[in-house]
Amino acid sequence: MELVKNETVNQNKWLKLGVNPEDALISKTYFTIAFATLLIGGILGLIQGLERAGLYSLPSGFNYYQVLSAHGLLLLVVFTATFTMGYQLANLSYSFGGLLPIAKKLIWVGIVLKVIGVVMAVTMIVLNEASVLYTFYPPLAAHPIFYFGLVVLVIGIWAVCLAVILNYRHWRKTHPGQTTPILAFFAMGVFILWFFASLGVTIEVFMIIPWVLGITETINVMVTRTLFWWFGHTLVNIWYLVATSAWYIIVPKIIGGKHFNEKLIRLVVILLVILNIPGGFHHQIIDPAISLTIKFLHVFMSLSIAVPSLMTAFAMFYVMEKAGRKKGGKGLFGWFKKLPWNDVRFLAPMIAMIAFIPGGAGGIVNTSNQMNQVIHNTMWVVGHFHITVGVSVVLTFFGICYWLIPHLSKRQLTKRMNKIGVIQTWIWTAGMAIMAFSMHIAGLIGDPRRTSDTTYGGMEAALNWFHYEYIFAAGATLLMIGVIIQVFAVFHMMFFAPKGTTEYPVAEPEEDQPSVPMWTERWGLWSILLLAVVAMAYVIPIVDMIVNAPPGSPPFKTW
Ligand code: HEM
Ligand SMILES: [Cu+2]
Repeated sequence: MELVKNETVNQNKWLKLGVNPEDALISKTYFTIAFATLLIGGILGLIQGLERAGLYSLPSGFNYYQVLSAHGLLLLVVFTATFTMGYQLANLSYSFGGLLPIAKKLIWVGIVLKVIGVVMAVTMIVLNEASVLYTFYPPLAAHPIFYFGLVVLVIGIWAVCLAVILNYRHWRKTHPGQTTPILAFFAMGVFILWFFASLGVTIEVFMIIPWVLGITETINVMVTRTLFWWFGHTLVNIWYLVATSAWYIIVPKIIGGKHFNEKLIRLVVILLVILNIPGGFHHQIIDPAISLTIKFLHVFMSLSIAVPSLMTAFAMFYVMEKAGRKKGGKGLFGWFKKLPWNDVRFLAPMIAMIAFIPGGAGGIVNTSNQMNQVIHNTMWVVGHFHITVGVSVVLTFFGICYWLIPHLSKRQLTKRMNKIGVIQTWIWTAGMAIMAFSMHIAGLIGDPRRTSDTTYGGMEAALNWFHYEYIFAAGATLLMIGVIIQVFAVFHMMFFAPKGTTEYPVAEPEEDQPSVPMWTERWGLWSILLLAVVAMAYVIPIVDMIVNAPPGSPPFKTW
């Protein structure tokens, strides 16, 4: 009890502190990069949608795979990473009453390195030297500068991870006997995952660099694919953890409620951190060289994420029902109507949470061995991740913008901007629903993903796909409108909205909660458990891939 009281008192103290201007500049810089990237990535997405439907052809000198490589890398990696970091660092600054000077320096070094790395990689794509798609699977080989860019990017990410860990340790040392504020706890989980996720891809890139430089002749393709998905699958869980931080802690405040039991929230964070990396093989279900038992283990691990997900769903419905009833909602569903549907700060993350239902269901299909055979490498998969990352994650991010950006720039969220946000949310939802639904259906009847021209010389089966490709194009057009509105809203709130203050909506715990246990803060132990689970899932198959390797592959440039 005592602990909880202290916690609440402290939280009130932090509420007054807010994010100081120097730290705000860091987050605003991240958001500027994120939304400039969204604009470019969105335009490329529209081009792909139109090109697949045969409604547009790229000017000579550009090709579909080049555009797709840029779209994937910019949106999947750059947009999500920069938003995640900008938001989590704001949460950290808010919770700790400011970042340490050394942490700030490291973060700025990290930002500069990340920008340099991304510019190197993207320049190679623009020069048509790196149309290897965002997965950059060997034996496809890009220009060495592309991979050097990735190395610089990863070092930039590590600089920020180090900053967060130093800041966290400093806070723990100066606040003995206290548990960290819950948003800072989430941030630690997120950056620990960033660090361990990037280890896999770093080893991969260090295998590729000597190979593209001609120092080694061949490469073990299976090992590189495996290391890529160690990263790729973990990235997905990083977004998920970032989104849940807003669902658990921000949404309850916006709807006038309290957050759920902190012990359960911390357990969800710890489970997500420990369990997630070894799910990578569900992206490689069709790959040879991995035994069925190991694939089964990874499938089991990916499905184990259902446990924290269901805990989250239960907790969120509890919190929402309670808030809705407090506002007078009666009967079985009366509380649902009482939720603030006209408030973009609620509407966007709410639709994001709802989208997690079809998204999760599709994910179970993808990760099941037999069903994966039907949808593997078809447009179904593209439909799936535009629902999960494109709605569940991205709409949560958009929703956060409407309070965080005005808060950081000391401006107001006006009624008009809220309305624009609500309209944007519905346009985005409609666009993604149209595009992703038709992608799912087209995939079920065989339409391949990552393919520019799917007419196959007028083959009958292929003709059936065409209707759906027109529908993708229609969804893509709506989405482009959504991108333009969102980018406008972000920069308007950053630079032009009327001066004033905007609340940082952090929910408080319910009364009479049990104390928050100190053992949850043992990040060293969680990291060791994480590594143990990774070892369980990866040591045997990777050793097997190396010991029983077929001849490796020389590099290929297929474009
Ligand atoms: C304007 C909004 C968007 C449109 C119109 C759009 C459209 C498309 C289309 C048509 C494809 C084609 C696929 C193929 O040939 O396989 C694609 C792929 C992809 N999109 Fe989007 N998308 C949009 C937003 C996003 C967002 C917000 C994200 C992630 C944050 C994203 C991530 C991806 C990824 C990772 C791929 C796969 C790339 C690959 O297979 O290498 N997209 N998108
Ligand atoms: Cu995955």
